[in-house]
Amino acid sequence: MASPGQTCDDAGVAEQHIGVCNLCEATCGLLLTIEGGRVTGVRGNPDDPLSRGHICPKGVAIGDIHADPDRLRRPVRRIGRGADARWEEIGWGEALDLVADGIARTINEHGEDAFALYLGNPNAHSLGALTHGIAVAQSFRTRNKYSATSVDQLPHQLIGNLLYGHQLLLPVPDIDRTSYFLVFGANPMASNGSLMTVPDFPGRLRELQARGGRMVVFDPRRTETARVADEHHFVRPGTDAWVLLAMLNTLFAEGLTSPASYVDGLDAVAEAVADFTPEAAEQASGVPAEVIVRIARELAAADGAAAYGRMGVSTQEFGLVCQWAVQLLNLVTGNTDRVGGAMLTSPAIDAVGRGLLGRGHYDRFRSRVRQAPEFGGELPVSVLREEIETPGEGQVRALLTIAGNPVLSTPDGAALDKALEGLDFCAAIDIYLNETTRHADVILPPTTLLERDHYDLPFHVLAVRDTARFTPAVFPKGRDQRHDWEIFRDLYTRVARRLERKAPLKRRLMTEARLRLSPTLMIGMLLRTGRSGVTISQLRKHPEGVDIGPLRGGQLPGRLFTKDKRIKALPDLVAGDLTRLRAQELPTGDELLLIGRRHQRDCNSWMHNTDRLTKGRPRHHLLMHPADLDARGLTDGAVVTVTSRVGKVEVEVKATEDMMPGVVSLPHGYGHQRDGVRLGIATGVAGVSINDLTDPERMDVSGNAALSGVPVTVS
Ligand SMILES: Nc1nc2c(c(=O)[nH]1)N[C@H]1C(S)=C(S)[C@@H](COP(=O)(O)OP(=O)(O)OC[C@H]3O[C@@H](n4cnc5c(=O)[nH]c(N)nc54)[C@H](O)[C@@H]3O)O[C@H]1N2
Ligand SMILES: Nc1nc2c(c(=O)[nH]1)N[C@H]1C(S)=C(S)[C@@H](COP(=O)(O)OP(=O)(O)OC[C@H]3O[C@@H](n4cnc5c(=O)[nH]c(N)nc54)[C@H](O)[C@@H]3O)O[C@H]1N2
Ligand code: SF4
Ligand SMILES: [Mo]
Repeated sequence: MASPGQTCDDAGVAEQHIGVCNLCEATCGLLLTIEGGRVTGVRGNPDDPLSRGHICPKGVAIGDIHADPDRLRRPVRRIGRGADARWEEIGWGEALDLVADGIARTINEHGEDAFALYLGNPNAHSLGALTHGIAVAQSFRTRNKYSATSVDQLPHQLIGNLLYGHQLLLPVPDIDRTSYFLVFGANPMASNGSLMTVPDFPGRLRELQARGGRMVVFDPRRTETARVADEHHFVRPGTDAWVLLAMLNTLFAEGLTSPASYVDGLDAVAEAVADFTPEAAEQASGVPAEVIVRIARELAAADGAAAYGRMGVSTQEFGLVCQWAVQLLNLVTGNTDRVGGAMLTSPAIDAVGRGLLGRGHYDRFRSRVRQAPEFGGELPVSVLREEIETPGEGQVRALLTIAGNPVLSTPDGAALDKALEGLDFCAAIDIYLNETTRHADVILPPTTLLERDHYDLPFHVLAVRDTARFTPAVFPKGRDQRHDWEIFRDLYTRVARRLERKAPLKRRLMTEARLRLSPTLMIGMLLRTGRSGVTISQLRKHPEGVDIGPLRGGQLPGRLFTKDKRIKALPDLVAGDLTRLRAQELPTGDELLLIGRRHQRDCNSWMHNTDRLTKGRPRHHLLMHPADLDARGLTDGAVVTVTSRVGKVEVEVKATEDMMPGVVSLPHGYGHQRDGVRLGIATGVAGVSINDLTDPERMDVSGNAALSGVPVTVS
């Protein structure tokens, strides 16, 4: 074992290092073998108190990113466009100046709102992006801030804000002690959990079942998770709200509620859900009424139960109602904040309690074209394209993407792809040339995970057990490389100097001083000033991680952020949206409903250029029930055309009874060879992008994109 903090050299001797994987929210601890400056072996670290030796195929491939010849290591500038584009390496000084020029010019000539930012998923997995990137992003006064939040967990954050007073005060299923785990629209066997950091989900589920507990899954596809569940039910995409409300209805109707004393307004909830009967829910969703009633009773009777809903019930037209209902199921059965239920974490750095993250706010302003509401200072990414294309005051003319690929990850990506060509200036902070960054004038590539220190600020907050871990960089940073926090620091100073309307000098100097502190230094300070007793030197001595213990119950109402330390059970926004739900139109006729999927070996829109993850059977097919194929005279394996309101793709179809009849599925993050531009990805892996079919007009009241349940035809 190399001593903690030590980085390895290129001497060619095999060395063991403790590392961490940041490719998903599970944050597994790793044991890396390093030889000659390369990763030659990766195992899960059995001594890690949270991940307990777990690893998945993506973690095994972590060294491929470090060694990847396609990865950008120096800034590049684009010459030419589209298929003719050439990329030229330039120095850091020149690159940062070019980006600062482009941003400042746009703001000086066209105003703050003319500059837009998109923050993609890997920001949540980089310490420097969190300590420095967010601060720099917030320093821009533009309304056009976007992120992956609005194609993901926005309803969770909004409901956290509405019920508990903070967007990230989100109870986590106590999976290690629960006896009843009710899952809507999540596939942790493939995703390894989300808003629930649960490394080794398969092992933890086996333990749950071995102690007599049960997992019940609602999903329109018989997923990897559905297969290992004790019970799985198909539910028509986009209709979960009916099922969840009918469960609440049953709990009230049968007197099965036992809420805590700090919850107000449950009479109003009972009244609001009165007409969402199990029979009405069966009509809407296809889930039998008696199943809904039985599961509601089981949830109430279980000794520690947790309802949980993720992507499938967040990225749909009633995402907020769904996430509200999930919280309410836990609250009214008395399962919130109790052992075996949905619990709050007590991380060593309490980013929520200490106010490092804002509480969130809704509808303080609206988007220019469509009048869509902001949340937490961001607009829904579904409106980005129209903000770029619609002329007038405040039109977006420059874009900076940071660790994101919205051309593949946001609705109607094909239209966004075209819109990006019309920008005056585009830049990216990204380690790859991808379908979005290929539009950039300049790309600034930061170091990657193995070259930087890591402490997980967000995912300790969402983990199923309280632990703390600091992982020093495994490889030294090359002389020509920059950490992301250094890029943010340098960009801030350069842009600030160029802006005509400058921020007050004192504020600028304070920000600059703060940005000069490294993320690691900040973590040390945060630990020192916190109350957990965990210190950075302790963490350096124990790079495998320090166990704090199982989640603690009885923290409410003390930790609520609401003014009166009480929970108002029926927020007005939800009450209003129930009216919209009552009028929900259900699909008829020839249409099928399109949903997405994740695979254990896919990583959102990237990592499709490593053989390790892409070899074997292709997995980008459209999945469809055999009866739906028959009804259209189609055969398994045929290339079919899938058409939605916004677009059309051609893709191979695969027949499977794992799909609910009437529902088809495509994975997201594929569709790599646009306009024939090769991005280091083999032809057989390219696939098509589901987001060429998803519709930016379909939004939840929170502003989240309704990626799920898109009506399509297949021919
Ligand atoms: N239809 C449909 N669409 C979806 C989803 C779905 O389920 N269905 N899922 C949605 C969800 S949940 C999410 S989170 C989004 C994700 O979509 P995005 O936010 O676009 O993020 P990624 O696809 O992960 O793209 C990550 C980019 O970041 C770069 N990158 C990787 N590591 C680093 C790093 O350390 N620093 C920097 N600067 N760059 C890095 C990679 O090169 C890659 O190009 O997609 C969403 N889109
Ligand atoms: N291997 C791998 N792991 C990942 C990622 C990855 O790309 N690959 N991405 C990471 C990210 S960014 C995130 S946000 C998480 C997401 O984590 P999860 O939410 O667990 O992952 P998904 O596979 O998107 O699960 C959504 C499920 O909802 C179902 N579904 C679709 N529509 C509906 C509906 O209307 N109702 C119901 N009840 N179900 C529906 C889908 O069939 C799918 O099984 O995964 C993370 N982990
Ligand atoms: S589950 Fe896999 S991708 Fe996620 S952190 Fe662990 S090793 Fe990495
Ligand atoms: Mo995500």
